[in-house]
Amino acid sequence: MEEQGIRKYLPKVVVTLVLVAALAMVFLISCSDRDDEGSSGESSSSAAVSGDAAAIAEERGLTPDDITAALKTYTPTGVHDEYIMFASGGHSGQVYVVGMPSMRIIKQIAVYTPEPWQGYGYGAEGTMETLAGGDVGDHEIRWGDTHHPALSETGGDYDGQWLFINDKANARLATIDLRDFETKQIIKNPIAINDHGGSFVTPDTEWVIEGGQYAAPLGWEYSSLDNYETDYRGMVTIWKFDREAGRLDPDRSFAMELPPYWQDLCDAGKKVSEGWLFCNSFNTEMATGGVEDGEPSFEAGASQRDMDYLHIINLDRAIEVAQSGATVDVNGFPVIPLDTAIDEGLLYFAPEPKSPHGVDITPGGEYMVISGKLDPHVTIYSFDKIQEAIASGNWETDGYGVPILNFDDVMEAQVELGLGPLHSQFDDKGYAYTSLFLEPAVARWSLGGPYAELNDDPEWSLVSKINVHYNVGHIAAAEGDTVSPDGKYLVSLNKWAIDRFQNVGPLLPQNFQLIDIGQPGDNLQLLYDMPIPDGEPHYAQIIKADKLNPWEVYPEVGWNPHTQSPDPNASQIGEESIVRDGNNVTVNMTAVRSHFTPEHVEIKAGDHVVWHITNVEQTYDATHGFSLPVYNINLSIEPGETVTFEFDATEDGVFSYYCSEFCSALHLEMTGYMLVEP
Ligand code: K7E
Ligand code: CUA
Repeated sequence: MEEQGIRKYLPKVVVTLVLVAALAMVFLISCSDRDDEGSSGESSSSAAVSGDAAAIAEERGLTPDDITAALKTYTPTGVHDEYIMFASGGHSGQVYVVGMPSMRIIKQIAVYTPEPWQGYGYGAEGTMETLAGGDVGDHEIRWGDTHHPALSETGGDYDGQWLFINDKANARLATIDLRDFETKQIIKNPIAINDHGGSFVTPDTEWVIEGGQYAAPLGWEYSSLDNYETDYRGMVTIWKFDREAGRLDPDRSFAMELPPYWQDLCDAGKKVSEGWLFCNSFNTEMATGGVEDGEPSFEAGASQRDMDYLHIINLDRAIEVAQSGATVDVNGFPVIPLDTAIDEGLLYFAPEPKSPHGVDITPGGEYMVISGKLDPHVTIYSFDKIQEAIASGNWETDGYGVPILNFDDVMEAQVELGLGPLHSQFDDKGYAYTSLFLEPAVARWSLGGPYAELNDDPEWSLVSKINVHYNVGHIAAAEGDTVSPDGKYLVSLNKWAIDRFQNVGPLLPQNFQLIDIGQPGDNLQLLYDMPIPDGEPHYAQIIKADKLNPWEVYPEVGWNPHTQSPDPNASQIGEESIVRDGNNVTVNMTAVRSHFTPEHVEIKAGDHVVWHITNVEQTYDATHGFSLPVYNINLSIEPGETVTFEFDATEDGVFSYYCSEFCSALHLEMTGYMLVEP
């Protein structure tokens, strides 16, 4: 059997190898200005490559498709990736930074969960403050269920400056500064206990949207489930982003009360629909579960009706209403009551088929694409038609008095794609892509309206499908949710990996699959499988790498990354000291290859110690660590950075502190003693 398989491939392989040799030659010539040591004359190298390549391909049994996939993704040493993907780390509470097309993990950004390598949550004052920002009352929460990363935008395009991500479990948002790829803020939603429809930004990132999920009494008060329809509520929160301060500003933010349907994903309007907001919902049945008492399970109860409601929110008008003070106070936070939202024309519904998931707006803002999890179609709504329907006043209302627009008035098209459609993305060729969870596959389909002329396929029609492995949730295309998608690449974020990788026990990695979407028509190619060893990454965004412009080292020696300004407690070389004031001891320390100054810190049991360390280096990559046993301190002090930590010296004894980054030949000597006298 196996032999037959190889024979079948052999002629194709030979043809491809000729191609590979030609490609390799072109590649070598075009890259000949790369100053790689060891590359000899062009002709001898390319001859060697073609011979080797043939032998390697044969030995490894590579198919022609494998070889083109390899050529499209292989990234030689020192060559940087064209795109960067920011992927949710799921309930690891982190964000992954992945280079594309190589699919190399470049960094993990600590967000909701302490991370020792980055010195995040192990003493460093700024990081402790950030994490504490997400505490709920006295409850320290040190994990998060991250779902949707959102890059900041200017004019509807990623600008590479900020990244937001939500924590579904506790209804929190985080703000990450892309100057240093560090989390600067975690903020708890004051009215909701969980969220889902976040983070989504408005086209100039003036506002960050956080929609709810499982309805509950606002302000997380108690009420019996018997009072579900009267006391339980949905919500959407509109956070003001202060770009100057680099923080979400609760004092200029507000929320809107919604019926107790389970709001799901949201997306902010753009271009023609800028100033509007769209969230889908499910469980408009208002099922309250109780399978153990013979009630219909949530699963069944929330899937009875044929239609749920797309929430259509006039965001610009809602901002005016909130600023006029027509809000009520819930847990210290302004909320536009549902009645006000209805009276002021802020909220409309459009029926959407069957337990929908995902609402994705076309690049020009003209259409809202909704997937029905239990419906094989995507349904496309026209923003113009929605506006006409609102103007016509021709609607019914739901039990709370919210206008429900007529489905036929607002629907532009439906496209049958397959089983379990979830999320959609867009490219530059007039195609949309939708994940099909149940198949599992990714469908390419062609848009109509102004997009029809961008390809030769009939509008509003399925063009092609590619199988993915397995159980795809979100997909992410290069800049695929902006006003100007790039096309080229798409990543399928698959929840099950099953047989794709070595067995590592019952808990398997997720599988990110890179797909080439560069060619029009029925022409999708799977390029690469990337195991992602954290679950469960829901969404990712992919930005052109050259839009990111992070610092190589902090702008000056003595920099505080939490305030992004010079730290008054920084020390330069020669300024180090240990100052005692009663029981309070202040240590002013510097770090440089390969020593800390001072190397002896002598204190007394019961002292309160405030300790500042400045890495006085301005050399790229010259990071020092600082580990202090027992007191649970671990820092990452990057070039130029000043870090502060404090503790009560409750344990006496001798404690060696040391640099935990292998910074130099004498790194092991980069150490010191803290002596705590009883
Ligand atoms: Cu579909 Cu949280 Cu966006 Cu998961 S959600 S897949
Ligand atoms: Cu500094 Cu090792």
